[in-house]
Amino acid sequence: MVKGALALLISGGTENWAPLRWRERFSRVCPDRAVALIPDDAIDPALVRYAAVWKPKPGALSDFPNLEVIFNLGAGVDAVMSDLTLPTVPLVRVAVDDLTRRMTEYVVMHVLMHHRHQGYYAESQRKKVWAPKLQWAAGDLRVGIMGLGVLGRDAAEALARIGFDVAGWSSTWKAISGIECFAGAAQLGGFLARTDVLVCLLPLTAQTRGILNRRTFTKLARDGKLGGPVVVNAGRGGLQNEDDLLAALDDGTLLAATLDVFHSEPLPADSPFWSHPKVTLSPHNAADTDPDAISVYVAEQIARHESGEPLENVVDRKAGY
Ligand code: NDP
Ligand code: OXD
Repeated sequence: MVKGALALLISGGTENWAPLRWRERFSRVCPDRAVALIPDDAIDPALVRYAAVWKPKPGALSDFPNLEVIFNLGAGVDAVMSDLTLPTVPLVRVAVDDLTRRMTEYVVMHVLMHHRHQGYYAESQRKKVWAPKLQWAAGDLRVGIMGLGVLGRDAAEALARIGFDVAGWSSTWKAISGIECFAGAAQLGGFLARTDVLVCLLPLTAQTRGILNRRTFTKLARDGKLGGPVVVNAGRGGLQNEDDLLAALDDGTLLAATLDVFHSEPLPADSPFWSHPKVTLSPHNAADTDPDAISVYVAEQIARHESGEPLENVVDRKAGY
């Protein structure tokens, strides 16, 4: 029997999203089915049952009349969901250990950088200054994770293992050993009030857009060891109000920010974030999507689907994540 074809619709522009890399990996893990890179490879659209996508052109998925599943090649589905013509077949997102571990590395690294005064020591080394600062224990720093999903939960647990005082906030309440859990709009204030370092790992939806704004920043704890609150955003740029963020850094409402994501990516050369003394930034690579790990994951999901098992990590279209 001829197996349903897999169409790859990939754009993004970075090395990690080079379409040929993905075609090579998918052809290797799906040797018994046609894998077509769109628009380079010719394929009869009627043969396509599966599409693996990253930022496909709006409307492009409507070309396949027999599509059964769309696989978003990242964890966040905001880009694909913004296509109002997206076929109503199941949309599966990425949730794999490889990606989760990469994000946890990023979050732990940046929380530790603030906790252990790494900016100050790098500067001291440049100036040849030997002047150790008082170092408090990890348990004296209150970290708050917005989003206790696949990524937020793992980062929270890793930080708690190191000894940080960790809380998390999500839509529905969770019970996670060692983590103080808050949920919903009603508990956001309490969560922020006990937080020195706010880590955002929320999806970008109509409800979360712009949630990192002045109102949120002013509710963060101001009596913590760092001398002011710090924000780490590795979710999506649309979660942050960038004017509020810059103003809060400038007037001292925030001590510092670590940003992996921005409204406009690549970050324009004239963005004030590049040279802001209180900003540490990275080019949206907190957790790279690895073609080896993700192609295997998609092939496993296709195998589940074809053997009648339920797909995993299907996006709730109404919730938007
Ligand atoms: P999940 O869907 O597993 O988790 C999302 C979490 O956010 C859940 O805990 C959910 O609550 C919570 N949430 C959603 N909406 C709200 C709301 N309105 N109020 C409170 N909590 C809310 O996602 P992942 O953990 O896998 O990924 C999170 C995001 O990280 C992705 O959407 C993507 O944007 C970003 N990302 C960034 C990367 C990077 O390199 N910078 C790489 C990968 C992902 P509940 O559990 O109750 O539903
Ligand atoms: C993702 C990302 O959502 O890489 O996976 O941003």
